[in-house]
Amino acid sequence: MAAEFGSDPGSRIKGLTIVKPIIYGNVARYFGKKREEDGHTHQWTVYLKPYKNEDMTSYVKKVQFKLHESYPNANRVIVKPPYEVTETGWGEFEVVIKIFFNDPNERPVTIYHLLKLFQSETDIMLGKKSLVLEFYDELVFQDPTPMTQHMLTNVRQISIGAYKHDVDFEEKKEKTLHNIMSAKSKIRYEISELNERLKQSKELINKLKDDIVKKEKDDKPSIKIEPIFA
Ligand code: SLL
Repeated sequence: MAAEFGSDPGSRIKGLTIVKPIIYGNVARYFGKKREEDGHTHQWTVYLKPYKNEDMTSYVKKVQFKLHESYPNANRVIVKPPYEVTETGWGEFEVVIKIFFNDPNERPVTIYHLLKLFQSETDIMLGKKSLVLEFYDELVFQDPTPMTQHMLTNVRQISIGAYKHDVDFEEKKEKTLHNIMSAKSKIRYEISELNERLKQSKELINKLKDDIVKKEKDDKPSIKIEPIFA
């Protein structure tokens, strides 16, 4: 494949940045009780998926999920979508997700995800059967090789129709943006308030200074008294 992209496969397109948004995380479901034979309490799935409905195989070679060492062959390698591992267990731990790219010149990207199994008290009270903990992130390809650029821009759509994630990241984005804007205007208001107070204080200082000068003039003593601590 490299031959298609010139004699120097390691050459890079300076100044170009291509961003691929991704979602990673886990879902988990409580069995309702501890399983007799192995003490497992939950079934879970840890995953990596594209934020948009794209086929990542055009640029992703494989995804490695490194599980807790209590699992047999803890290094799970997934070579095609869905990039996910489903297991059962009893404990939470950190999953290391390592993404390898088709272009050997692109360094693998590592993501750390704390696998979550246990629901909050409120979710349990609300009768929620399963838990989702997922995050938005971005794969950023800076100065890619022509080969990577080709693979990143020639991706197939996986499906027609809406592509949905458990977490509504668009809504989250809107809310976050709204919070930032209102915090900004609050701070702007506080700054103008403080500036106003500063102005008033400065005016007061000047007035007091004038008063002192005036007073000093008015009651000039006939005998000069030297200050004790000069
Ligand atoms: C904890 N630090 O103590 C964590 C470790 C490990 C979870 C959690 C093993 C399943 C199996 C499993 O659930 N490990 O034995 O196959 O909470």
